[in-house]
Amino acid sequence: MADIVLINPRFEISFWGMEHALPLMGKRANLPVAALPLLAALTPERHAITLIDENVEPIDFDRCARADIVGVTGMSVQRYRMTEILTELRRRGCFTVVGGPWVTVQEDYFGDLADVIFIGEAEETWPRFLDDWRDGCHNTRYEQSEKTDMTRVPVPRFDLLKMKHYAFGSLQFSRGCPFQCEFCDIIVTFGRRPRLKTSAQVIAELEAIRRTGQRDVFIVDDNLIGNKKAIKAVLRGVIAWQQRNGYPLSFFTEASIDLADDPELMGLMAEADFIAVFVGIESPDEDSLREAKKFQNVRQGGTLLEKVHRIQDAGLEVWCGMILGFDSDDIGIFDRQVEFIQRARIPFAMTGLLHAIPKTPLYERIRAEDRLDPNDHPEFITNIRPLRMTPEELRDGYLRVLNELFDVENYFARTEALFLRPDFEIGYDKARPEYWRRRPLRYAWTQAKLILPAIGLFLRLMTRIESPELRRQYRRRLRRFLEVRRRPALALLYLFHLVMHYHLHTMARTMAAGEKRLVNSF
Ligand code: B12
Ligand code: SF4
Repeated sequence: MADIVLINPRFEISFWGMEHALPLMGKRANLPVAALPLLAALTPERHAITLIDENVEPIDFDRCARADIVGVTGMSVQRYRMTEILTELRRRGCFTVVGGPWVTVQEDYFGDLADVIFIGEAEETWPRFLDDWRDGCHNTRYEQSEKTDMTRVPVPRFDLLKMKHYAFGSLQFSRGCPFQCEFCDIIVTFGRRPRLKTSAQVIAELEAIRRTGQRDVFIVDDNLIGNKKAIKAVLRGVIAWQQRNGYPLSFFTEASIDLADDPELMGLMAEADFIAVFVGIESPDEDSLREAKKFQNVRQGGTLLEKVHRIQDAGLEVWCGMILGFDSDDIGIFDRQVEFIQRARIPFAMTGLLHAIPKTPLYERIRAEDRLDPNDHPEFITNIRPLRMTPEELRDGYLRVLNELFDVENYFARTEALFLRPDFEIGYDKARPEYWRRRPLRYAWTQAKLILPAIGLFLRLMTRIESPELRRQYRRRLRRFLEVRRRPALALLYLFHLVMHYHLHTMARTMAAGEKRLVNSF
């Protein structure tokens, strides 16, 4: 038997880290990284396992020093902290293993600090390693020869996490994405053939996450709709489960823009109570999209703007990822990005600089063109030297875009354009399933239960935000919303947009003022 500790290092402040918003929500972290409870479920019962999420509690290094194996996960933005943790573990003589998105693409990054590294998925390699370790013949690098069979993935051990500290829960229905975006490491690691769990597995996970008390759940798929036919079958199972249980959960996820071409799929998502979808839009310019091989975003069956509006009209709020610094981008791109996002009515627009992630086709191309900055702390926060502007222009343009997007007037112009329309509805309120029409009292009670949390959030906004001007703005915006819309679920969601404004606005302002290290969103 082994005593195992698995660690998720704390994040640097980032767009989705929500660091400035979390205290207002009374939470310590956005959501649990899915790898930790999953690895715990993959660990044979004879071993003891402890999960530590540094975003929720400090790492007890004395505890780690007593363990037989200490595992560390992490993505790009965690790599500096991962190095610090591994250095301390090494100092204490721990046996360390490292896996996750960052070491998968940059295998040599931690050098001797890691005794064993895991590349990519680990459903087969993790249990195999534990057997090898027991037999005293483990390797120093593990990589699966075949992609994981998702129909055999176990239910994650949420019981080992301190779930009450997370704003949202996390579940995964599928892995992989059929597209071929040049900059994407997801398809390098998880492949282009979407692999789904069965409906029965998904239902078992819904039951497990419900038991933790979480209400809002992020489906952490690379692209939920990579296989539309298969996901529709899963969604029908989710709808039936939601209706059997009185809709205990609502969801948000990531999907490609071709979602807009499938009204049936959007309808099923809304009926299952998906309320938002993150879409990689990247650029309003077709030249940039073609260059990035993001062909699914190039005009077909409507413009990008029309497609975004179609998804919103189906009851799903759209969040988006945007990229600056494509080879075709000139200095006019900054204004075009802001204008597009304003017209698209997308409050949460994550804008970043094109960055070449190791192992991607983009990385190979940029290296071949001798435009790669190999520095681990690139001076201009991307490792690509831009083609049609100077690095300074790109960096300054990025900061300007961030600040314009999260400036009070612009942010609320798009949020109000979306939320203040009298016909704007979201999730099952848009789908209007027969289920709720036959249960008016139960529906009223479901809404009433949200009034207290909404008041609580408003009070925290009013008491914890220092700036009187921002507090005044938030009061004014909420009043305008309540003049038009009163439904508690929508009001709570609107308040979440106030809270997120505070996070994004603060992040953009502190970066521009040089009070905080510049970060890119790759
Ligand atoms: C869902 C998701 C999110 C969610 C949830 C993030 C979270 N905190 O968990 C949200 C939207 C919040 C998010 C945010 C961000 N994300 Co994100 N995200 C994803 C996505 C789509 C899925 C991740 C996931 O949960 N997968 C499911 C789990 C089960 O898979 P896994 O973590 O890979 O674990 C498996 C293996 O890797 C392995 N493994 C993992 N760790 C370990 C450890 C050990 C010891 C072992 C043995 C094995 C092992 O075993 C697991 C089972 O096979 C990935 C893309 C992808 N597919 O990786 C991007 C991805 C991880 N995100 C990325 C980034 C950059 C970010 C942000 C920084 C973006 C931003 N600027 O805001 C932020 C970080 C903010 C934060 N504080 O969370 C990048 C990381 C790039 C890299 N190669 O490091 C990715 C790869 C996407 C991309 N290319 O842009 N993200
Ligand atoms: S659509 Fe998203 S996940 Fe799919 S290849 Fe493109 S960037 Fe990667």
